[in-house]
Amino acid sequence: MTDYFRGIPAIAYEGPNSTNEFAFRHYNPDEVILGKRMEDHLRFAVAYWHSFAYQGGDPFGGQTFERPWFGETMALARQKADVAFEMFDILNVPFYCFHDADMRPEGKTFAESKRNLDEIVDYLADKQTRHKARLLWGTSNLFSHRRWMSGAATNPDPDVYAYAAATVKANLDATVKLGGQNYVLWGGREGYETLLNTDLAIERSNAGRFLTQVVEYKHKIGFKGAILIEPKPQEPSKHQYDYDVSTVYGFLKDFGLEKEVQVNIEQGHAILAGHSFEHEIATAAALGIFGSIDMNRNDYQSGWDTDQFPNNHVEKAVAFYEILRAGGYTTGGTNFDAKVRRQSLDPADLILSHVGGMDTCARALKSAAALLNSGELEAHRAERYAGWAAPVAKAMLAGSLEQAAARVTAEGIEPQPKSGKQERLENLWNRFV
Ligand code: XLS
Ligand code: NI
Ligand code: NI
Repeated sequence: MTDYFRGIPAIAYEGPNSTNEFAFRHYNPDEVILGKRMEDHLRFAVAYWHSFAYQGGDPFGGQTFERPWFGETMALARQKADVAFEMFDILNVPFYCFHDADMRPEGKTFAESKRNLDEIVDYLADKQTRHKARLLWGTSNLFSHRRWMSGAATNPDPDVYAYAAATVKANLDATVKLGGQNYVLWGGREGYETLLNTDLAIERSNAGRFLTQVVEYKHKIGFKGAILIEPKPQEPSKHQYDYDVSTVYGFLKDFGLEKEVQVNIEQGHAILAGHSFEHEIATAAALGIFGSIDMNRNDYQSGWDTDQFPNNHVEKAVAFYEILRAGGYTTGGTNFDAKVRRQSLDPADLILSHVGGMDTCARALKSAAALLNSGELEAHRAERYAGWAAPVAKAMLAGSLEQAAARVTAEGIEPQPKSGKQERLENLWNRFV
């Protein structure tokens, strides 16, 4: 036991009227919604990097946090893991997520980094036997160290490709060892700063080959979890190849991987791409590649990935509606890829940020489930598209352009526009939030 969270109680559900800061008002893990426990719907995960490795820096200033486990030794890495599991217990979260670099000190050589990783993975595996939290997903940090500055799999230097392969292999093995349910690839430096020094065709084709090799290795070792790509349009690269869900789908199709790889959608990234979160979720669901969620918002004025905790349940309800319509998560979950602000120094800030985020999502889920259960919105949607069930419409799709065209004169067609009823549907939504 560390004493980092001394005095902070385990967080329990007390209902919407509770005034206790250290309580859930909406997140009630055992409450059954649409036939499933809330915990199993939401599948919350804490991000190791933001909660335990982030030091409070921003582009204008460095460290503001002074966590007792900061430093590059294995003893401190173990202390960090101790605190992490204490926090998972306090929050009663079922999952966490990691990058290698969040958990272990960087070694002087690959072999030393790998030894450090293996040691900390054994330590976490042992902790998992005595605590509730399990691994939602593992990933590799292929963007912080200077070796990755020109990309990982898309680096002009083949030796960096090799180093990326060794790193991903090590982290996929670590994910399997910890019983992880997914492995995520976010292409932080897989993009470019300027076309003047970039061969876009080589980079894109190497990225496709790399992903294919990852999928082949996954099957070789019998990993049953999902491989997920996390789209983001820019930042840190000026332009990133995995721009958004549609772009990733085109990329997967190109390399024949659309049945092998799904997406991890982050709200902040969706916004940077000029989309809404729900658009990205609905697109992934429609394409059959919906996997998991990174639940962190941007500040709408700042124009960059500020990784803030969600605190607007009305906004999140629309997203959870799309997740429910897609059938919910299978291996995926709701990962708080979110960090407290650099002035939020207290241990309590780490806990309460998650409590607020979990409550926001739980409240959003309840609204979304109630609306879905009422069937009202779906009835409107079904009515709007009902014409496509008619035999004449089906025959038209099966036939040629000329046959479709011939209907106009043969049947004397003059389409009558109908209301899209947007405001009425918005009013309907507002009855449920
Ligand atoms: C950065 C990404 C990153 C991924 C994991 O913007 O969101 O945190 O989720 O590498
Ligand atoms: Ni993310
Ligand atoms: Ni992000």
